[in-house]
Amino acid sequence: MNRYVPRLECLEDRELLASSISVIGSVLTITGTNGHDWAILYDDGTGGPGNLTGWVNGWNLSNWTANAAIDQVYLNMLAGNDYINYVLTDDTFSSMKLRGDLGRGDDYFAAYLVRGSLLSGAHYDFALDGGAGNDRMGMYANSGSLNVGLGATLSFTLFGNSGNDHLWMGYAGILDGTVNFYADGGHGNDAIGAVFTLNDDPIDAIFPGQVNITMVDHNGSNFFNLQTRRQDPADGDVINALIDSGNQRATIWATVNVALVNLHHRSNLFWFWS
Ligand SMILES: [Ca+2]
Ligand SMILES: [Ca+2]
Ligand SMILES: [Ca+2]
Repeated sequence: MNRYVPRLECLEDRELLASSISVIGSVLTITGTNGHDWAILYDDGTGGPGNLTGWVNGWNLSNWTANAAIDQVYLNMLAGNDYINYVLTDDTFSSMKLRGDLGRGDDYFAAYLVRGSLLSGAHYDFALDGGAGNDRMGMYANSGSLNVGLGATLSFTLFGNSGNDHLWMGYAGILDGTVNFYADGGHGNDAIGAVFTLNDDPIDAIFPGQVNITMVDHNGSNFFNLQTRRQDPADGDVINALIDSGNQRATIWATVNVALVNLHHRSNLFWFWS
């Protein structure tokens, strides 16, 4: 059933199983193999031709993307233990939509948004499904100097699916726009974490930011860590943070501003002050 079947449109190589890369308009699609695939994607934030570079299973992505202004990325990695990094290398005013299906196997996805900010009007929307296996998927937006600017949004949505998954997001910086983090561990004993630190920002009284965090896990025995802090409690930023443990036994570490629902009576709960 999992036999490798080469397909006509795939790139063939004696050393590599066939994977495929296609660019149609502004859409990049990467299809992996049933083996272990790897991809490193660099986004220069310009939104213009050649904005996305990197490597896929040893192939230089620029061979496909040099003349394309990519604003959508689809990853279909199939089985195997796949490894994917996404790196934003500078500030951006543009938009990027990424959808990933990591498939069976113990997969890894990390997005690094630590070198640039999402400036006014930028919209970054990443959603991944880990599929079966013990997957690790996360976003690092925690340089401390980040801003998701006025009118900008950053959304990160994760479905761990079966297996014991580790899902996380870190954010540290100022915030004038909106950040959304939604993580559902699915079946298995999952660990879901988020640490959000909103730095003091003199214009927050005029341009308050908003954070919406939801961690859901209705299956298995799970670990949640959700810590959100406003460095200046008097500023206007809004944080909505929810853990829904589905009445399953859970260990929860959270700041006091996190709402809890469906908490099992034998869960372990540890509060931090915000
Ligand atoms: Ca694969
Ligand atoms: Ca997987
Ligand atoms: Ca899971």
